[in-house]
Amino acid sequence: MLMIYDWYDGPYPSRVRIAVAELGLASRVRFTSVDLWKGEHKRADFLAKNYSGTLPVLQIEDGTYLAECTAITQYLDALGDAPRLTGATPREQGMIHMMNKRAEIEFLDAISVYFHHATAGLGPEVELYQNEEWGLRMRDKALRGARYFDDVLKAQPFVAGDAFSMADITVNAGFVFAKIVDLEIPAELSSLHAWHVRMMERSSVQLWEEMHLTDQSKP
Ligand code: GTS
Repeated sequence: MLMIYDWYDGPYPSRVRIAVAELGLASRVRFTSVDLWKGEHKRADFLAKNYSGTLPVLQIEDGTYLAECTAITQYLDALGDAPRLTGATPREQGMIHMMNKRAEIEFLDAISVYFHHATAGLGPEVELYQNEEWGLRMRDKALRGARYFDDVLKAQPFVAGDAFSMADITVNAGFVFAKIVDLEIPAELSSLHAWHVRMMERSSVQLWEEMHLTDQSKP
């Protein structure tokens, strides 16, 4: 059995939950809730699992803890007969890695910095240092990133090319975070929005929606 430490409606946790659903691994996974709003991810027992103090973390069968959504997704993708999220050929792997990283740097991580620095974030107990100006700059960066992905999706159906991949899941997590922080993705970015509608129709994303709406740890 695999154990995932996460928080039910977190944008980064959505990346691993959607990957689990895409790969049909739900029956092999259990979840342990770590309450971000109470700062449980910054306590010593959790930091022993993940030095960075972030969610999600995957504990594999031999007890090893894997953090970082990309690393976790790669591990899960390698459990099947053939990779479905991280690419099969060197070209696919390189392209997916690049676009996934770009989705983090230019969109998802930027929204996360906006949340932690320019809004109340997780509250005064958890947000020990805030820099509003930096947060607002990152909000603008995320909006520029959204424009970039709109251009990308004008030319191809998925973020890293012709096939669905981990990079799509990462851009989708940006939408999850944007909703939480009330950051409007401009309607004129029609290719990006059309792609997002297609994402929401995927069974893995619908399963994630159901899971997080019914999660027992929901306060
Ligand atoms: N690079 C990490 C990854 O890809 O796993 C980032 C993980 C991350 O930032 N996770 C968020 C977190 O732990 C979880 S959530 O906000 O999406 O729910 N944030 C808490 C914090 O204090 O940074």
